[in-house]
Amino acid sequence: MDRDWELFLLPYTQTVNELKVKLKGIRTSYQLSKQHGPIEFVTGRVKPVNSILLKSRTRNVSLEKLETEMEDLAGIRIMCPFVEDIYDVVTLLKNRHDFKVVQEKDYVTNKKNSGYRSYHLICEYPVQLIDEVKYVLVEIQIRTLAMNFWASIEHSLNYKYQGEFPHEINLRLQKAAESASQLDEEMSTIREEIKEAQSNFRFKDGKSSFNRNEWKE
Ligand code: 0O2
Ligand code: 0O2
Repeated sequence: MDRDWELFLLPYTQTVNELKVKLKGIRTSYQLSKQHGPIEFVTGRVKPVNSILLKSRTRNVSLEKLETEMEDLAGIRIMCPFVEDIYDVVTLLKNRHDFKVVQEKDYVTNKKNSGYRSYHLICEYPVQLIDEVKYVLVEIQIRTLAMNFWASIEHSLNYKYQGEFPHEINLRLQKAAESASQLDEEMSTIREEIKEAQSNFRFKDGKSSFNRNEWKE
């Protein structure tokens, strides 16, 4: 099939650009309100044509059905500081009125065999074109920095092995994923302990002082 890929992918490019602006806006709002922000950074991409062709062959998706059967032509990635933030971001996205979540995959609670962890939302996003609104699918991956570290490196190594790691490497990658998961747990625990310690401080004139009320009768 002779397809004009640039034209075909234009609504997806626009979707990625619009969503990046919107999600970065959430991050800025948290920064300005001086609250803990659940979003560390946001990236996005339109699937490159060679990856589309490869995936359509390996998944047996006909090129005529790409729009409905390839959910990640438009992809957004949201990186969060803590695992708890992932669920806050999911709730935040589900409550939005500018797109609809049509499917969710919780690989945070149910990690994949490879060791991969992330929360995926497949969303239907209405993108305004010249004279029509087109509903496009977009995959939003939400993960911690540690999950992202593991997934980015595993993905780049995968290219070398074309998706088929030797067994020994698979085991080591699973162990590395476990370490990343423990790191996430430890950071959350440290954060909780710091929050608890802070509740023992009372803020006065912009300075903190130890709350000695607990010593009073
Ligand atoms: P700021 O103020 O640095 O956050 P773009 O076209 O630049 O919006 P793209 O092409 O989707 O984004 O992805 P890219 O270039 O990989 O990164 C997007 C944003 O994420 C950039 O910031 C990067 O600085 C930031 N980023 C990428 N990797 C990391 C990382 O490991 N840690 C942190 N903290 N940030 C990262 P912005 O949006 O340009 O502005
Ligand atoms: P890209 O753009 O190269 O990353 P399913 O049919 O539902 O079982 P499907 O359709 O592959 O599975 O979707 P899945 O597994 O929910 O998520 C697909 C995307 O999640 C992948 O995109 C990756 O970005 C990411 N992903 C899933 N598993 C792994 C993994 O084991 N390691 C890494 N690094 N990433 C993973 P693509 O298509 O690979 O494209």
